[in-house]
Amino acid sequence: MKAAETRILELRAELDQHNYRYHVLDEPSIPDVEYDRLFHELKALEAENPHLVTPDSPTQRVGSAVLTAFSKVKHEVPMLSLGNAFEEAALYEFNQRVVQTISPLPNDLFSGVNVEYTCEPKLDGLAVSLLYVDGRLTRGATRGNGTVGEDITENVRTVRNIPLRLMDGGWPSVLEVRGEVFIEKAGFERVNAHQIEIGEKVFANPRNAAAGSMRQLDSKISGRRSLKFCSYGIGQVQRDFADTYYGMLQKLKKWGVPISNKLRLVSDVEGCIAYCRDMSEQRLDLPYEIDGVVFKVNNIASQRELGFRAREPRWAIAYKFPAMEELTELLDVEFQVGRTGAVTPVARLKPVKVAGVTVANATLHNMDEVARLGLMIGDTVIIRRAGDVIPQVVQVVQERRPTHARAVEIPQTCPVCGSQVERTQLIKRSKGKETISEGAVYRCVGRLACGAQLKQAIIHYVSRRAMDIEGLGDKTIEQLVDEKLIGSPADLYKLKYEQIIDLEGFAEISSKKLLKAIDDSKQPTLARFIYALGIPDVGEETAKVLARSLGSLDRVIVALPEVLTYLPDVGLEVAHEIHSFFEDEHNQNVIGALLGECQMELQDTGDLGAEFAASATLGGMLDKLNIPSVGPGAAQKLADKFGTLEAVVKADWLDMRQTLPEKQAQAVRAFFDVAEHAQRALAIEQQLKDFGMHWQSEKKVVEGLPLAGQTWVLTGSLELMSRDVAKEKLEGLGAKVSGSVSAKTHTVVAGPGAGSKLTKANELGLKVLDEEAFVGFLKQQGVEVG
Ligand code: 5U1
Repeated sequence: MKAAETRILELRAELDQHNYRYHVLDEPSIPDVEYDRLFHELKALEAENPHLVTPDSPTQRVGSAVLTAFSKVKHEVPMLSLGNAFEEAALYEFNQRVVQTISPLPNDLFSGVNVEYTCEPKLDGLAVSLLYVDGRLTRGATRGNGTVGEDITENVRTVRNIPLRLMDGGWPSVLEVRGEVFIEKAGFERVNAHQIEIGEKVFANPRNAAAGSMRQLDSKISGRRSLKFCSYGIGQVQRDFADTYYGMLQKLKKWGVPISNKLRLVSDVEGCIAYCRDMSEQRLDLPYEIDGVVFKVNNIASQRELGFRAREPRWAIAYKFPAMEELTELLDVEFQVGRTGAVTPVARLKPVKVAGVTVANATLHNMDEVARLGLMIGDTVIIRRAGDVIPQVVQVVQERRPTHARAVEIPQTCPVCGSQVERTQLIKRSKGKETISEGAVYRCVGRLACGAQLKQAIIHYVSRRAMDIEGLGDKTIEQLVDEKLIGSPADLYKLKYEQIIDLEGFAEISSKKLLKAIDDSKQPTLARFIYALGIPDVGEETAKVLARSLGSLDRVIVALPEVLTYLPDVGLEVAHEIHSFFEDEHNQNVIGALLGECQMELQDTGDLGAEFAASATLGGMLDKLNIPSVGPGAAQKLADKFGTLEAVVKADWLDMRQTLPEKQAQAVRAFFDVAEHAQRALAIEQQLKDFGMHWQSEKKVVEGLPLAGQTWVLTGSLELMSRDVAKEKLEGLGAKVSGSVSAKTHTVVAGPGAGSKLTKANELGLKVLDEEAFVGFLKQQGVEVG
């Protein structure tokens, strides 16, 4: 075998192994960048040797052809559905029927017979069948009517955790795996955000998003939707390979097929009941939606004995949780004003119980959403609760529209302060072009003169993750604003004891405490301060990145949008938000007052982050200019040939033609012929020099944080500091703080009450510190505690 072929096979085996560890075992052993490196090495080798490309290569998930229709697939073994139970009594009845069939004893002896059951979540997605022939994925199909489905092979191949070939050997030569393709809650939010961005209809729920994605004729679209698969059964097989359902799933897992990590084996129906209760408590916290739990008789011989009724097996049952969707009437639409002045519609509903909670209000996001839904006041609507988030209106029942239904209209003036409401067309910036997107936001122009915006801004400013000023609840802030005692965050620092003690709920001690808490907040970290300012689109993470990378508020304030895009995860749109926030005169005055009269002292490093400082190159900068038809490759060629920006700006297109095709060379010349473009490019370069991150600058950077590259987990309760503070201290030392324990975790800090995370850490032999040892460690690192 030639070297390239050997390496290709090696890379495929290695990537398959990493995919398995990541998707099936949930224990990745290499960082994502290393995975990407291996993947790109394989891609490059396959591009050089196209004859060596095989359909089961990890590079071949997304096909290039767009189908015109799906062909039909006949299921050799019908795909069944499940009988439902809605209350615990129905589970006892189910168990009794099972017991009676598999142990036909006299009635009074039934109670002593225990049947082993498996328990799994019932995922809310799309049932699919995956056919493996000789270990290779050869066909994917929908359930359809249970007998005939549709061929969605191209789409299932894009689902990252579906193995294209089975691992480990020992599988039957024909093996049909069945299960659910679903989308996690976070993925669902992302898909809908994208749908809104491109002006497409949003999906009403994760099930529709998963089903809609699997029924895409263009597999590139399915491939973008972060779908997952979870197996719960088999169809046709060339030979049996397990005596129990649990054992069968373990075999599938060993062969690389993902199964639920919530799968449990219980010894009797009481175990099923306990599982129901446990999962119903966990339901809202799970990363994916479930509509119930499924119980199956574990012993496969018993399953055969029990058989089927119509299309439902007698050996399995789904216990359905209360629906998260309900019908109700839209009584009115009112408008709220948010922190950034956005005027957003809120649905006032005829109160209705949804999964045990009475719902009377639902979010409508914005006027585009109202238009997309085609919503009118008086309509009957479907509302939906998902997790802890505010209920949403997902659909209008058109047939039930009353004759008196009326349109939803945005007010001309702010319902809170009476200022003008302005319509701003959303602008999308990409590749040098600014395109007007379909979306629009309505904003109250009153800003901090608008009571609603001021209240929200102060609530955010004092919040725990921002300036963490304890003792200033929402009600007190409302009172302070309503009584005109504060008009900006800076005014908090001017409050007097006499003013506070007069507020509702305050006495001597609490007033003094509040004054102290305000005073104590005067030395925040730069990251907290940036977050507290409430810049649109800048959450805690972005604030941390800004602080870590730029090192000082002065740099953050002047940073040009293009320079901000060197920050990880900051795109041009967010960069423009940040830039225009600091350009705003009013914001400048508030920041000036905070740092001036209020004597705030920010804790910063003063130096650039090492990664950020190293990120600027001439080629990269030319690429950031978004010169039409010039991509990163051409930009790099220009950089290599001319060496300096000035030389590129001045170059004749005929000179450029020595490295670039004529059309591109002309495009570059035409771009720089526009004086504004050349000036902008030089201004960006100048800023890179001013910051000390220019490719020729000598760099002064913060490097080598002691915990860089380490992942820590905090579990149990901490008594000497809050979890947030502990997290902040660890992040300050360069560690990543994660919520789950895996083989990649470096250290677990376990306080009293630590449960499963501590158990797992001990099982994995990880380093575990109690709080005392943790504080000792922090002190060793020179970190102040308490
Ligand atoms: N977890 C799980 N979901 N689910 C759905 N198991 C399961 N089993 C099913 C279905 C339709 O059918 C069995 C009869 C294989």
